[in-house]
Amino acid sequence: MSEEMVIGEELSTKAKSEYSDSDIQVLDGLEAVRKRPGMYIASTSSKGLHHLVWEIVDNGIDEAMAGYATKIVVSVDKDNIVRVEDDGRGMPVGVNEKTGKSTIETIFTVLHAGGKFGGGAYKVSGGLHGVGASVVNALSEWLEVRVFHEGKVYFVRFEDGGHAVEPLKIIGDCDPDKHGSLISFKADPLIFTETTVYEYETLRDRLRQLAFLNKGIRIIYNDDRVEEAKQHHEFHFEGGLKEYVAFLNKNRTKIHEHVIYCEGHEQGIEAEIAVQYNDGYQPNVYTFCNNINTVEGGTHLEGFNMALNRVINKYARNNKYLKEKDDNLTTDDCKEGITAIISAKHPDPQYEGQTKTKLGNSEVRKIVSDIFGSQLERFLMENPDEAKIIMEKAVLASQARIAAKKARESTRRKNPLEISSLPGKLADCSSKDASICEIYIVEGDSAGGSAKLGRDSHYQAILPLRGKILNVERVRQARAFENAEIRSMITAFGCGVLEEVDTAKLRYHKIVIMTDADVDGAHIRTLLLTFFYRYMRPIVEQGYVYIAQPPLFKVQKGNAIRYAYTERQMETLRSEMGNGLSIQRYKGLGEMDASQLWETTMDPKNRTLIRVTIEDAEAADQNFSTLMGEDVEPRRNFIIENANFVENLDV
Ligand code: 1YM
Repeated sequence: MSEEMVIGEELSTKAKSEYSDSDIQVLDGLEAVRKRPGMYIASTSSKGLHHLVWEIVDNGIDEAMAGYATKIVVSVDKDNIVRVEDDGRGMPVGVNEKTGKSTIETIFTVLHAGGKFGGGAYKVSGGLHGVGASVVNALSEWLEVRVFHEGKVYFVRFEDGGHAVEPLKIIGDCDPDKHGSLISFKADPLIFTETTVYEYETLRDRLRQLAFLNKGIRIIYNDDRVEEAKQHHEFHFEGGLKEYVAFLNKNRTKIHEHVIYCEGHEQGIEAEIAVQYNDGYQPNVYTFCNNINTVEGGTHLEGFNMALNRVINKYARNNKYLKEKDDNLTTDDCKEGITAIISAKHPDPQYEGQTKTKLGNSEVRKIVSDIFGSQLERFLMENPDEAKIIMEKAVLASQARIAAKKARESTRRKNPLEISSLPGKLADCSSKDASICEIYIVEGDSAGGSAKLGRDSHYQAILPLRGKILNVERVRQARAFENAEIRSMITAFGCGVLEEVDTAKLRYHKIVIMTDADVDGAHIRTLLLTFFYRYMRPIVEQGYVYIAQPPLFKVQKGNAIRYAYTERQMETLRSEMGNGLSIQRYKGLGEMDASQLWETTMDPKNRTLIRVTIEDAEAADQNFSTLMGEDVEPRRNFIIENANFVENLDV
C-alpha cells in the first residue's frame, strides 16, 4: 500500500463530509485554528510561539527514531524565520487519492492528518500531542516545504492562513544521494501579538535536551541573531541519559564515579534511566514520557521510587549498613543528593494531573521498577566501593531526617489565626483576606523601618530580615529549620513547608522580595529564591512570589521629583527635564524615606513588581545550583551572563 493510500484510508473513516476535498472545508479547519489558537497551542504568548518550532522538530525526531534520519538542523535567522531540516526519507511526494491534492498539502491543510499518518511507526515525540503540522501552517504568515527525493527538489508554499500558493511541484535538482525534508516558516504576528521573537536560550536548552533524550541523534542549532561564539551548536550524545546526568552534575561534587545507567523494553514500552549521587542534600529527579517533561511525575516515577527503595534497603540489610533493629530507609533517604533522569517511550501515553503532565499508564510502574531494580542491584554488587558511599549517605540522611522532624515540628503554629505565635519582627497587616494581602521581605532593619512607616497597613505586612539568610542548598534540613529568618518566614506565610505546603493556607497572595539594587541585594534575593524553590516550590509555581523594583535614581529639578528605575530611563529624564537637575543615585533602600519608598516601590499605582516564575524545574535548578553551589567559576560566569530566571511582568 502506498503512503498516499494510508492517509486516504484514515480520512475515509471520518464522516465523508468532514474531510472532502473541498477547499472551503479544508480551510474551515485552519480558520478554526486561527480563530481559537489557544485550543491548539495552549497560548499565543512566547510559549505558544515556541510550540510551532517543537511541533516541526518533533516530526524530524520521529523520523530519526524510526531509524531513517540521523540529523536535524534548526536555524533561526535575523527575521525570526525558522528552518528545520532532517535527512530522513522526505515527506511523501505523491498525490492523495481522496483529496486529489498532494499528500504534503493534505498534511499541512487538514487538521489532525499528521497524527493519523504513518503506517506502523508510532509517534514517540510529544509536541502538541499530535496536533500536527497543519496547526503550524495555520498560524504562520507563510510556510514552505522542500523535499529532497531521488535527485529532485519538491516545493510548496503556503500563505494567507494556510493556502497553497500553487500545488506541490519540482523546482530543481539536487544530489541524488540527498534525501530529507526542509520546512521553513514565519510565525504570523497577527496571531502572536505579544512576540514573534524566539528566545535563544529556550531553543538551545530544549534542543540540547532532545539530543540527550534521543541518543545518537545529531541536532544542530544555528542562530544568526546572537554573537558569533554562540551561533552554532551541535548536540550529539551517544551516551543518552548517562551524559545528561553527567551534564546536570557538572557543577556539583559527585560522590561516586560511575553513572548508574540502564535501558530496556517490555510490551513495546521503552524505559531509560540514569542516576548519580552528589554531595548535596536535595534530590533532582526529572521524568519524561515521549520526550515530554512529566513535571507531575506519574507511574514511571513510582516504579523508579519503588525499585530504589526496595533495592537499597535490601542491600543495606544484607551488608549490615542497617541493623536488625533499625527502621527501613525511606524513599526520601535514598534520594538525598541524587540526580536522576527517567525517560519512558510509550505508544499510547495517558496523561493526567492538573497540567496533564503526570503519566497515568499503570503498566509502566512495573516495567520501570523491573528494569531499574535489576540493574541497580547488579551495579551495587559489582561496585561495592560505590555502594558503600551510597549506603552511608542514605543512612546519614535517615538520621538527619529524624533530627529535622523535631526541629521542624517546632516551626508549626498550632492555630493559624493565633497572632501571638507570629514572629516578633513581623509588622502584620490588619486584613485577613489573603487575596489582597502582601508581605514585603525586606533586607535590613533600616529599610524595614521605612517600609513599616510607608506601607498601607491594611493589606501590607513587613518582615525585616537581619543580614544574609542561610543557603539552604548547602545545609541539611535540620539546620534550615533552626535558622531564625527561615522560621520567621515559615510561620508568617502560614502555608507549611516541603510536602505539606498548602497554598490555600498562605496568608498573603503576594510575597515581595525587596532588596537593595546592588550585588549584596542580588545575593540575598537569590538565597531567598533558593529557599522558596526548595522548601515552598508551589508558592513559586503558582506565582505568589514577586521581586520589588526600587528606583536607581532620583532626578530633581526644583520641586519636581522623578524616579528612574534603569540607566536608560535616567538618560531620558535628563534630556526631558533640561538643565539644572540634581541626580541622586540610590545605593540602598535605606536612603529613601518612608514616603519615597511607598511612592516608588510599594504603591500599586506606581510600582513595578516582577513575578518570579519557574517555567522549567531543570533550568531553575541549574541556575540555583550554579549560583549556590561551591564552585566559584560557574557562579561568576552565571552572574556575568546574567541569565534570567524571572519573567518581567508589570503588576
Ligand atoms: C523538518 C520536519 O517532517 N520529516 C518527515 C516527515 C514525515 C516522513 C519523513 C515520512 C513518514 C512516513 C513515511 C511514515 C512525515 N510526517 C508526516 C506527518 N521533518 C519531517 N520525514 N514517509 C515519510 O510515517 O510512514 C507525514 S509524513 F503527518 F506525521 F507529519
